[in-house]
Amino acid sequence: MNTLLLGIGAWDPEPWRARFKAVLPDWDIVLHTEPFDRRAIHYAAAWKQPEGTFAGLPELEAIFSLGAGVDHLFKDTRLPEGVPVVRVVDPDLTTRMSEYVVMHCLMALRRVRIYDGFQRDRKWIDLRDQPQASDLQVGLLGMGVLGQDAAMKLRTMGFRVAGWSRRQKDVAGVAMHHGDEGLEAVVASSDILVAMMPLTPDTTGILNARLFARMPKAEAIGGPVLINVGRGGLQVETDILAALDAGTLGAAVLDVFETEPLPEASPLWLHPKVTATPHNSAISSPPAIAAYVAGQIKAHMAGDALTNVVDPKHGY
Ligand code: NDP
Ligand code: OXD
Repeated sequence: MNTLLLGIGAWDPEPWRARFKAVLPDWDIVLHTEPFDRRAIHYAAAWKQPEGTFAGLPELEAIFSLGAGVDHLFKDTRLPEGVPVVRVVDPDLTTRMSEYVVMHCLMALRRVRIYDGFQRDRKWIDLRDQPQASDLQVGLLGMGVLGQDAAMKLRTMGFRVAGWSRRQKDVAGVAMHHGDEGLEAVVASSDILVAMMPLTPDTTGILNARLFARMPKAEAIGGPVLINVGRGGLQVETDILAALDAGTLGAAVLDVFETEPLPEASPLWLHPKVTATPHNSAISSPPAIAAYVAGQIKAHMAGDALTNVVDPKHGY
């Protein structure tokens, strides 16, 4: 019997075992916490697995992340070299992420946070000078699968869009930049910055005081807005709080945090300029992810190449 190893450290693994059993009914689905024959493992799937979960598996042919991000895999210092790592690319996940990004850009445009304050104070105030979407530029840091979909939908809503990627690339209707100079250009011209890139050694802590200080004043929306849906490790939370208090940032929408779950004592919870969501901007259907992984395994066993394999050299 074929065996799939699940290395799941963050979620309840049993529903995942059931989901994989539903799509691989003839397979044995084992958890890393229980005894299994290490030579029988050709495929593994993981989310925030403990260090060393995949070491000492001589027949391992591929490791599947159960999400789009793979930073949880590459931080494992005992991840076997040469075994392909595959990530999730799923239209449902992409759509949900774009919904979140477009919604929060529209909320910033329509100054929902400010009007909420007026409502709480029972104040009938019409600010009048409502900007148009085309008055604002949204800068997308990360122009991969998620960034490109969000860019298209933001453009449909009328926003100007700039994008930043590691390599030079062209995306229709988007002012594209790359490299350090490119980052400066996007940041200096974007009223709303959306971080949609992976966490790698190059991107760790990139959302910091230095970067916030370079954003425009964005007075029309009460100050520049930071949206981070990438990973918590991209942001320096003490810098975000200081920038919000100093008015360098007008608001922050954070779906990801340096420590997750966000500790109860974090000042981000109750800060009036912060929207915090529990890393669910793009929750995709778990059965769809199990079906995607099973589909890739079956195709690979039939001799096809794996798709959405990440580059270990760049960590995404
Ligand atoms: P992709 O791999 O398709 O795109 C990544 C993008 O980031 C690419 O444009 C890439 O550049 C760019 N990038 C990477 N490193 C750098 C760098 N050093 N400098 C500039 N640009 C860089 O990933 P996805 O779009 O599918 O997903 C992005 C991230 O979103 C995931 O890694 C994950 O962390 C996060 N995510 C969060 C979710 C949530 O619920 N909050 C859900 C799903 C994903 P290039 O185009 O040149 O390669
Ligand atoms: C992912 C996530 O990477 O949900 O898919 O964060």
